[in-house]
Amino acid sequence: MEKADLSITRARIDKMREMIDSRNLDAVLIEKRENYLYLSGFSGTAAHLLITAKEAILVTDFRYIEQASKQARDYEILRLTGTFSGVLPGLLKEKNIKRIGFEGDYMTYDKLARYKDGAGDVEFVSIGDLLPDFRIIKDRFEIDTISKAVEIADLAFENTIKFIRPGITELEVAAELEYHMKKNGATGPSFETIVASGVRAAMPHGVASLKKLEPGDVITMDYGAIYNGYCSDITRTVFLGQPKDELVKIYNIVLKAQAAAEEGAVKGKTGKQIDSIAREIIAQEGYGDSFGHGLGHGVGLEIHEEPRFSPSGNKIMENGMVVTVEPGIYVTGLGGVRIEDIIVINDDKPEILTKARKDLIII
Ligand SMILES: [Mn+2]
Repeated sequence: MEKADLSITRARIDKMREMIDSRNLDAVLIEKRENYLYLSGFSGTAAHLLITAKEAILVTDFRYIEQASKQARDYEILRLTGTFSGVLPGLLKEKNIKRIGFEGDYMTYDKLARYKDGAGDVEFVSIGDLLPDFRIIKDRFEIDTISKAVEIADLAFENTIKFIRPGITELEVAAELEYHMKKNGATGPSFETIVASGVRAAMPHGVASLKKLEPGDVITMDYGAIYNGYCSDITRTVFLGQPKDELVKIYNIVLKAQAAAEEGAVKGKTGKQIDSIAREIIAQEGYGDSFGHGLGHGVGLEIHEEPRFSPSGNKIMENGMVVTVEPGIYVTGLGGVRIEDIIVINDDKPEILTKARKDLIII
């Protein structure tokens, strides 16, 4: 989050202080990477934030002192020597903390026991998952950053379809995608790249293998970039040589279902309502049983976040939520098709961040 100016993290700390106040806490302890990155700007892999009404402290070890000092400008940086559970009791005492909130969805049972062990009568209170209150609605800076991550993935697609030919392996296709993403500024892929070809495309999450591409193969590529901490996620399905008629039919159904769902993904609807737009179209075409996963998921600092577009998605959409739309049809022995974009929820039409072409491509 290098571009985040100080006011962004300061506003987030202020919001956290409102939560501290409303829950009668003296402090919160933040240890999940995405959450401390969001609240401090520090992108290293080890940190503990202690936020009180007056103070904001980031505890990290020798490896990260310099980086934390540069990135987490709104925090006092403390260098950790020994274990955090060894240091915590002294910190709690020094800051007169009697009731401390922690991330209940992230803290492990054993770690909490260790923290409590040395802390005397300090009360540890779960504040659950921070995402719904803090990260689920993206601000303009976050949407711009995700857009850049999306653009990097779009570019990788454009470049990789020129490289695809019979005889190369799925892993080579994955390497090409990842190469282009890094060449354009990604720090890494946002998850293990999926390249599933031929009958393997019937596996929605078939990660790239040593299988060689053959004429007639359908090829599903599902991948994404991490840019400045934020993830993108895209799926495109292309054909190597003339596809079988049924695959062409499936491609057009998925495309139609996706377009309708994107059109209908607006503020005020539940995730279930949006999911059902695509699900009904696919079912009407006779492939209801072949679309066995949810339509989409939120994306941000994590690759899979709330809200969900799924048959059980009861969250109501609000402006600034960033979500994937990714219907698919999978037929064992034949192959499969999935097409995935990232959209931003708005009052009317969503903003579709993904620009990579999705007409039927025959290589
Ligand atoms: Mn996805």
